[in-house]
Amino acid sequence: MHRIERIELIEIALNLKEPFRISSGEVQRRRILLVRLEDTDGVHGWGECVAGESPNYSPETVDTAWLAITEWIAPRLLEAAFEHPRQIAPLLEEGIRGHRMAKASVEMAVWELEARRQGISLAALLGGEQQSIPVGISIGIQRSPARLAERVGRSLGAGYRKIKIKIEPGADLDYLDAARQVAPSRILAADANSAYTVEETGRLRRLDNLRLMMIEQPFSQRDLLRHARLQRQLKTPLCLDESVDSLERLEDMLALGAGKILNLKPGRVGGFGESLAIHALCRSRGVPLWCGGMLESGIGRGHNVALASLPGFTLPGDISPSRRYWERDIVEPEWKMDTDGFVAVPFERPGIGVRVDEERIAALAVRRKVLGRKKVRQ
Ligand code: OSB
Ligand code: MG
Repeated sequence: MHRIERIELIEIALNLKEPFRISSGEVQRRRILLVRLEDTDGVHGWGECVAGESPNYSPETVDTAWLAITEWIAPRLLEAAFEHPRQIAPLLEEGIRGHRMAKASVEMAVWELEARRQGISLAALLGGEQQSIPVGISIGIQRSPARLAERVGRSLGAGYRKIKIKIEPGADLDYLDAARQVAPSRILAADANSAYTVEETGRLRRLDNLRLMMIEQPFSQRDLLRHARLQRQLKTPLCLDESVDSLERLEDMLALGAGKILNLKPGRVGGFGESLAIHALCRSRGVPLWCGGMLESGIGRGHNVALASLPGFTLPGDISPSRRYWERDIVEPEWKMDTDGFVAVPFERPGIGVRVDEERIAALAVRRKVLGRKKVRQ
């Protein structure tokens, strides 16, 4: 039986090289909540919460996650004894509704700790097989179609295997048309982050002629039925992101025909336990799957790389190299992509497979909190 002795929360701030704009908001200074666990044998594990500063992607934020972890999640984990990290997600479900990103950051840190305890890679612990992963880039909304075309051209030259363009009504058709002039449409995708309403179905139908690889999450998180109606009118596959926060929502998506492709972000669905169940269902049903990103630091990126090495991840993931986001990452070596657009999975190294730069994290910290186990009475 294992026990967690100590949970440390560290909030850092890292500046993105350039602002990242999606339909619902923009970020430049990324507030990142890191989790460091230590078990009773002194083995440690790292997690990263993918919530942002404001609730524009989902209801969770850095501050709600901080509250949820300190008040409910950490106390629950600290009193638990467990044999395997897959027991953590169910434990965190009992009487604690929602807060999936907060739960995931802790649950995934337990998996990372277990990999280090066994002296194996997180990828191997999760059942990964792919030695390298094809990479996609996600390009924020640009000032003009010409500016976007220039960014797309550069991304193509860098080797990216998928180029995803953020869209919103008014920054869609002209922009994607400009992108199509410089890159083959089969590697282009669009992500609306819920910016459209059913009244704008006509606009979305016009995008259908572009022959994109996929259109991601046009409607609201709760609009599964409307996504299904839209999918019936389109040749282009819809990919869901925000709408699928659990295995059950994936079942709904498939039963309704609300999408044909899934973007899986382990942070969005509560961690690796749920991600493995989602992966298994996608695989058994032949649903194309890829690993999404949330502008993670090198720690969260390591979790994503490990997960994306599983055999059911059949499309390029939003797992760009560290350089695409940061002047300097908080891990060593930084995550790199080769000129063919692949990131290598570090199977031969324990845990996420990169060294976490704790000194730099300490220097970047804006707040920290240590939570420990109450002394057991003798
Ligand atoms: O919808 O995939 C998204 C970033 C923040 C919030 C939502 C999304 C994204 C991205 C970034 O697309 C992908 C990446 O990390 O490179
Ligand atoms: Mg998305």
